[in-house]
Amino acid sequence: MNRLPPNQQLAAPGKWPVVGEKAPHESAAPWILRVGGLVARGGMWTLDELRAMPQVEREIDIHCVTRWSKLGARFGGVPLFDLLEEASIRPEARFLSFVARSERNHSTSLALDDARELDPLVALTCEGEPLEKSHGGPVRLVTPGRYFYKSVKWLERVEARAEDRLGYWEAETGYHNNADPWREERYISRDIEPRLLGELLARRDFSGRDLLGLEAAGMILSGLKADGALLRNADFRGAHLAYAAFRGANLSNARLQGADLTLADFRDADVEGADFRGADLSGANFTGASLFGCTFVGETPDEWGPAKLEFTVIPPDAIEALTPSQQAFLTGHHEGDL
Ligand SMILES: Nc1nc2c(c(=O)[nH]1)N[C@H]1C(S)=C(S)[C@@H](COP(=O)(O)O)O[C@H]1N2
Ligand SMILES: [Mo]
Repeated sequence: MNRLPPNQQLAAPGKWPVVGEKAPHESAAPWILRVGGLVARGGMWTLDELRAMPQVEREIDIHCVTRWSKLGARFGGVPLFDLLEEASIRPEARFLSFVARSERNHSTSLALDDARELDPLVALTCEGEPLEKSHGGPVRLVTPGRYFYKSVKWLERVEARAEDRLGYWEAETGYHNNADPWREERYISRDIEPRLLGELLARRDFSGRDLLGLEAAGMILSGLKADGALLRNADFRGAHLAYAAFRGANLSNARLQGADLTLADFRDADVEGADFRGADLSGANFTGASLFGCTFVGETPDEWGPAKLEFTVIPPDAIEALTPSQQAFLTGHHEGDL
């Protein structure tokens, strides 16, 4: 079986590059791993307590997003879910956030269902030796089947959450939040250098940029400047885009389900085929926009529900481009506001 995902290369034998932020300062404070958030009991473990728990050893393939792989590293420690079971995660929890002891408050996250499937390890050893500090010792998360940025070094806290909290690389540098190396989920846009994308995200300014297929689901981008941006097929599901400026932008086939688009400016934008189910479009302005094939409400009841349209500006000629059921929804339910 081929164990090398697409466009990865093996690191030289015996080589294991050190990647990412520098190790935290030495501290007299004992290492304590805590599990909190949406938990019935919660939990905290000292290093000795972790070492006293039943240990497992696993061979795990490392795939760094920067294209090197190291196959069959032998990690030892405690399965994450042994700890989560003791902490008793509440049923509302959907995501796990893994926080490092780190000057920049480094973290990453996993959907709880994915984590269950991937079965990450809270690693204390590698090749039978205590994990080196540069590689995340004394305690690191090791998540098999994901790029290595989903394996947080210097793990101190696991938080069970109802909503995702994007990790450091995912939020700052445009690394893909799912990170499956077999699907090459490296960066949220394939067409732009991750460093540049990181800058654009930090400044919330996509004006005039070509970001075809951008994957920005759940991102906090309120006040985004994206006039004239090319955002065809972009994924903005559940994103926070209040006051976003999309004037003259191309958002055809964009997925905007459940997004907060309060007061967003879509004047003269191309939103053909865009999906706005469940989005909050209160006060948004579609004057001059091209709405052919847009969806504001599902044909049958669905998980997203209808878009919220209070004081949304959609001129009659724009409405004419919609299917009869969409037209009925817009004119029927929101007469006066449109
Ligand atoms: N705390 C912390 N964990 C982190 C990072 C980081 O910057 N800080 N970088 C990630 C990235 S991008 C990679 S590729 C791996 C690198 O792990 P290594 O240095 O042991 O090879 O750690 C991941 N975990
Ligand atoms: Mo990485």
